[in-house]
Amino acid sequence: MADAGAKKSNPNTKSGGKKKEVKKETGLGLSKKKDENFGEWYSEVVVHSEMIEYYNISGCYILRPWTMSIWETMQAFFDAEIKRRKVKNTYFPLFVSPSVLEKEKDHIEGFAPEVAWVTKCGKSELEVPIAIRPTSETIMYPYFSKWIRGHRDLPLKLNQWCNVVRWEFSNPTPFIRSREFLWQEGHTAFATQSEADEEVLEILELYRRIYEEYLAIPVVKGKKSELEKFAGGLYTTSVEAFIPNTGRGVQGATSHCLGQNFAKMFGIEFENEKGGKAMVWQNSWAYSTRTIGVMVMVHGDDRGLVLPPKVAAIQVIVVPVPYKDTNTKEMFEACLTTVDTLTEAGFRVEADLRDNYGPGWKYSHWEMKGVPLRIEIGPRDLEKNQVRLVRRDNSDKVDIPVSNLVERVKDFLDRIQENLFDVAKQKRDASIRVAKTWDEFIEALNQKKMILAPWCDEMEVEEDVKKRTRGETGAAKSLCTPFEQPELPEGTLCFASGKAAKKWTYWGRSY
Ligand code: 86X
Repeated sequence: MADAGAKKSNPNTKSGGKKKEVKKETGLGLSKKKDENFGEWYSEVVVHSEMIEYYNISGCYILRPWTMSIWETMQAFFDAEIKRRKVKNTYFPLFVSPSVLEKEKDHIEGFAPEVAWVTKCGKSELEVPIAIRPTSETIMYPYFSKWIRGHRDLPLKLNQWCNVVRWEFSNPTPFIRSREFLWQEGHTAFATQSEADEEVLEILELYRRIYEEYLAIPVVKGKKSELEKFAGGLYTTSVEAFIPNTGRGVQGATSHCLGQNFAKMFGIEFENEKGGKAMVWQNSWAYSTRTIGVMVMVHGDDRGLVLPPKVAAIQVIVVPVPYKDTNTKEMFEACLTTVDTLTEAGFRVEADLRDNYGPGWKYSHWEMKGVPLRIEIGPRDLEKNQVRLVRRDNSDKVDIPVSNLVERVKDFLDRIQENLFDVAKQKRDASIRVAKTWDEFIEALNQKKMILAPWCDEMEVEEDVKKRTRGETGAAKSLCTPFEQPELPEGTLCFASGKAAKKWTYWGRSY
């Protein structure tokens, strides 16, 4: 057994007389509970876990190393996958001239208020102001038109990892709604629609895997309604997540088929095999640092962040638990040996050997940062040639012989990853209500549910739903029409219009 005294000094455990004192001294611990004040809980978690630092421009945040390592893990996965599909990375400029930005008026119009402009250089006004990219269609597509000549130039598949700026005015939230964010934007062009259609779904599947396999978050794959799709395109697919605490859906990532709309506007044509002129078919797709916000919201708890092992910068933290006259030299060596063994086996491990903090403080600190697994090494463990494993997700503890270390750590991390997904899925599923009538819909909406309802799929009806649900917390809208459709018995009526229903569609308030 590891030192029992250590647990008592943990400022986050319920017992232990010193609890308050420690909390005051160190500022460790959260003052808000996830179920009681979600908004403030979230702000505290992202800061105390050292993911985010607030910045003096509203809606802009510093992404600290603890955040960037998560981003880089997802980036490594996605980048390798798209390269396997022959997508090439590229980098286009951050700045857009007004004439180019406005080249495609219809698509820009609704977004215009969000575009940020540079109007000055030093003290002098620029003759022509320059816009900062909110997305890169108008920046890239003139060059698609230049670079694509014949069918041998197709498909053209480009991606860029970059920042974009959208000057939002509704309440900024770290990761979820920030004025500058990081993303990848993929832009591809094909000779045929069927190639484009196929890619849309392949990319969407990668987005599902980012959420489900890396972030341990269940998502629904589906198609956006005519009202919610990217207006410049033909159709939009997305992965949709849900935050049970707030009862809000969140669009996790989008994969669009643009059809030939942009090809027409930008003159992106090619000579086909028969020597005739044809227009390309285009897609675009993106996921952003919003993914990280969804992860914090779904898995975090009252002790702080909870990281899925697959994305955690540190998967295992080793903490020595000295007691009175312990030979700390021997104990620290055991910690370092543990780190070496696990590092060699491919895990991301560190030891916290700082002598200015006690074990209880360290437990709280690494719990706040969401490290999936803690290894405690106390005097009794040394004696018995064992270590203690403690899970972040459910606090399970087990003492294991050092000889089984690698095997057991692997097993634990796998189980944590799996458990996080299972628990998140249970909560998500428990938040879903089927509503067949307007009354059932409103009742479920008031209970913060994600609603699956039979729908006539008419734009005017969705506009009407939005109008009828307007309020402080935002209107309800369609999240997506899931690809996986439950059976829709003949004669089923639309929950909102009473007309014949065409599809089961998810609805809810959203971010
Ligand atoms: C829509 C569509 C699309 C490439 C993606 O979703 C995947 C990656 N872009 C982006 N959208 C805008 O077009 C847009 C345009 C302007 Cl000018 C703006 F200020 C904000 C925007 N937001 C979204």
